[in-house]
Amino acid sequence: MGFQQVLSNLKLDQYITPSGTLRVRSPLDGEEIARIGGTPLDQVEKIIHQSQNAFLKWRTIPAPKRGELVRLFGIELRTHKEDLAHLITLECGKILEESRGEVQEMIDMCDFAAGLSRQLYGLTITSERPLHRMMETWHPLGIVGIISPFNFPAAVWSWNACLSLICGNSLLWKPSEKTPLTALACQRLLNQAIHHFEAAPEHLQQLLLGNHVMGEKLVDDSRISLISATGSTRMGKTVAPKVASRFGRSLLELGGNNGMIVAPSADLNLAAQAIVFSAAGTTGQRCTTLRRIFIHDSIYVQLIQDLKKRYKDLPIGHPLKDRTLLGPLIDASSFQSMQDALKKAHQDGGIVFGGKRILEDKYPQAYYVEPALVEMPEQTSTVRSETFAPILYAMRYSNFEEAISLHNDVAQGLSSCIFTSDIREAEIFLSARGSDCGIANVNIGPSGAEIGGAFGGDKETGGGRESGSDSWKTYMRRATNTINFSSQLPLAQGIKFDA
Ligand code: UN1
Repeated sequence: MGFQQVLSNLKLDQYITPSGTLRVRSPLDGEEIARIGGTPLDQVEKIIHQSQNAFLKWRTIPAPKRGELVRLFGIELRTHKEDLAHLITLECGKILEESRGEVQEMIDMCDFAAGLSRQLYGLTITSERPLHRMMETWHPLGIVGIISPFNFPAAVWSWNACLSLICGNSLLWKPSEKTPLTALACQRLLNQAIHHFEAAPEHLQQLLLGNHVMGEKLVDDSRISLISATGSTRMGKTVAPKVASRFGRSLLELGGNNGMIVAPSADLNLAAQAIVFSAAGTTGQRCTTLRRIFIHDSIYVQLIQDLKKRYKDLPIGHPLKDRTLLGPLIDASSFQSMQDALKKAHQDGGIVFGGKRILEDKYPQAYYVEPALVEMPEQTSTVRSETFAPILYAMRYSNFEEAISLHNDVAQGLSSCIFTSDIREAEIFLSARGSDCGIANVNIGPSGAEIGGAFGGDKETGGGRESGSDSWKTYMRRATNTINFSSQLPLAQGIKFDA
């Protein structure tokens, strides 16, 4: 399916204008594919006002009814799965199979949220006073501002959007400047669902297309109750204090530096498969990408040899072609950061395998690279910082406890895993003295999480949790209610106050 066909199937033609200030380049060949108009800054005030009005109406609709809208959105996504997946590939460069996975993640999220809309439960708590009842109720929060990255240009929004919608909130979305078309497509599909759904107010979901100035507008505005921001730790360090200074709520999903321990008893074939998918897949551009492996001395040489062979055989190229497993990096600056990191790693004593640019003659303006495997003598500062590219640092270990402490000795805390057949090692890794990450797996790589679990991590990853489990609570406000159905007024803590 060509670009024009995708645009027309998704009815995006109307947004393309030669005078548009936002220029969209495809990482597939580096060529400009479209120009679209950004949101004028002087419109932002009006947009926020409209969002507030939409919230005031939406919050009064019963949650299971709100869930019905999300269910309808899931139907639109099913109908347009192929179109949206193609657009994601054209705009962010991931292979079509992974783009389909991204849309599937959104569909799963719709199903999950639609069911959850009947389960937004609070506790009832025993009261210390006779004939009293205490309980928690959960209420809609307000406007949710979503700042999302290029690498999951649709799914990250959907985690936030689906939960926000069932929780009774309105949405303002500032997508990455690199992927505005995917954002427009998502908005259109949601609007189509809204169109079939009488109870939904206008302006329930609105886009703010532009650069970081647009994001700052959201971050600084006290009418926006929750800022959910996914991106770099550097971005989070700017966003978090600003939102906190106005006592807003923030949900941060920032950098990861995800690790794996490969123990002597590991199924090495399984481990190698997981490593290649998690470290090289998505061209290393997932927040959950595997970036560090700690391999036991006894299996180090064997596993590294196997990985080199697998890396060499990887089909890298045009991401719409059937057999391709690795598409391009997003842009030149991403390629530059990768090269800078590899240079530093080499200076630190690392032995670099791969990492070179390829297909330059065919695509002089695009950045296709071999994934890099770097054997490091130790965990240097280069290994400790996240480079958003396919670089995997491999290190040896001989003592299990030492491997855990090396694993945790980074600032980020998103995802982690161990490959072992030793149940004690596995359980220790998952225990309080094991991995300090928000996601810890056994015999599964660190990337490719299901939507049913809470997604996110601690330390510099920001502490937020999105998608499954009870993440919905971040999108609601909690009230504790105590009801007296006696004819006395006993005070808590037994205080006597007979006035
Ligand atoms: C991201 O890279 O920002 O667990 C999200 C995963 C995906 C989501 C990644 N489900 O790899």
